[in-house]
Amino acid sequence: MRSEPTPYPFSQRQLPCFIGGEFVASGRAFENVSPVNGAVISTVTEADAGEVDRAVRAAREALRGPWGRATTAERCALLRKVAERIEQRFDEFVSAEIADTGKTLKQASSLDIPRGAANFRAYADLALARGSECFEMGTPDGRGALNYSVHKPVGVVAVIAPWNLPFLLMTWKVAPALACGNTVVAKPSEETPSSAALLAQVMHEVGVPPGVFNLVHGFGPGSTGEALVRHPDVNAIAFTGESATGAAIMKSAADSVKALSFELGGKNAALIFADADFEAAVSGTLRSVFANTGQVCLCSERVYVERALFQRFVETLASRARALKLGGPYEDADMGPLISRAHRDKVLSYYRLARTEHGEIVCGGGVPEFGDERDRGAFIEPTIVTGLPESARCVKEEIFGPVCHVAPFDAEEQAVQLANDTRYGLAAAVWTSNLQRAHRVARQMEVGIAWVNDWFLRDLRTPFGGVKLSGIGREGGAHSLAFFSEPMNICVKL
Ligand code: NAD
Ligand code: 6OD
Repeated sequence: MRSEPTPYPFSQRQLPCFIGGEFVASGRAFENVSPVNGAVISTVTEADAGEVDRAVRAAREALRGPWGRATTAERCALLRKVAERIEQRFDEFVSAEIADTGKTLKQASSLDIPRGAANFRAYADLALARGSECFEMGTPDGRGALNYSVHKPVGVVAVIAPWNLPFLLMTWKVAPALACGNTVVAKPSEETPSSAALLAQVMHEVGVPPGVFNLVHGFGPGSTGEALVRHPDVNAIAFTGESATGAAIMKSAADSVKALSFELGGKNAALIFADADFEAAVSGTLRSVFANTGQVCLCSERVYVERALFQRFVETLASRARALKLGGPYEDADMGPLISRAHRDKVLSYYRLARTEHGEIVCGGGVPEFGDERDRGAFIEPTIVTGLPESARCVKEEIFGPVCHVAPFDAEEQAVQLANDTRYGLAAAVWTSNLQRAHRVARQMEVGIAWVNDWFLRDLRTPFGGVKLSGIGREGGAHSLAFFSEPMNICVKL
């Protein structure tokens, strides 16, 4: 099944698409800009509808080739090679991710890239270990029948990823899709094409057959993304991004009734009870609000603290937030920039809105000044707000920046009610030393994932996803294998 690689004819300053096993640079291109200093990092080929069509046709064709005939063990062996090759080219992946996002070296090398490799290994293991159902049944003639299920691929899968954890989130879907025998057309965010471009090289290098993994770069509406989700020969869409984008994709996909898996936005609550380990709750909340500059769908944007602890908690959290060092990826900083100037304008509009809505800005609220090239980047201050009414837009809408609103509560039932009073339902964090309360409260959270006394602690076998505006379906472990497979029953009359 292994195909021989041809040399890669591009540099990381010129990013082609990858279609049917070939690197393709067409006439249309856009610039990829650094959020650290505004410099142009690379020029990226924008796939038009014709190129998207070629990618989908290549993916369909590959299902009829050696990939379609490969055993699960053969596919999984290739996925392990992908993981190994990512690790061999680890520094390049880290540099690519950092260049696009400005995230810290510490985070890219401890989370984003290792998780990308881990995603391929985890789904290779899970797919190999998967069994199938079998039901014996009686028949009137007494001879009986045997039912057993087989898992078939869904077909051509479109994977559409966002910019916040680009490599982690793209591989989170590409790995199980391939493990289940599908072929993929992947579109990274226009803001973060670089690590996906390296992934295409890796697929090529380890001999993934042509057409099994295709990469198309471009924008969403009116561009590559829309052409991909509208394409009649795409069978399923695995999408991570904003809830509004999910709604638009759902409409585009409706005509051809595609299977959908959506991991969407959040407005997550953290509940801090007075009996919590104070230090753990403060440092955990600092992380859950400001990690990746607040650009993680799981980040806590609403923090509710039991009144007895409120003042002390806000003061301590604010003093830690003020101490966070902002800077470029290689400066040993705690927090990098936002993804772009456009996104910073959006987050800053919420900082202004918080003031208009009569909130108190306890710390931050503006843009830092460095006096050097970083002033051309997209840096923003970590910000804590108190005193807003629950109806305020800053409390209701996803901001996706380094900011939270902290409010007091008086009773457990009130805390639960406040946490659930949102149209989103992705994640929650509960901080308490009372085990019974921990389970009682976590169980009542209207979310897909609740953490007790921690945040973003991940076991890849567990269900991951959201309720309400936060998504459709679950990924992770057996849930991903289920989405990316068609179970088929075979009934044998004995
Ligand atoms: P986005 O929705 O703007 O874009 C995501 C991807 O969709 C990009 O590749 C974009 O080009 C593409 N796209 C946009 N419009 C499209 C269309 N009409 N058709 C097809 N493709 C289209 O999201 P973003 O700004 O990149 O990411 C931030 C958002 O993602 C936040 O809302 C965040 O909460 C969410 N997110 C959710 C999860 C989760 O697991 N639930 C994880 C990460 C991010
Ligand atoms: O850890 C994961 O598997 C995952 N999907 C994380 C999502 C983070 C959102 O930004």
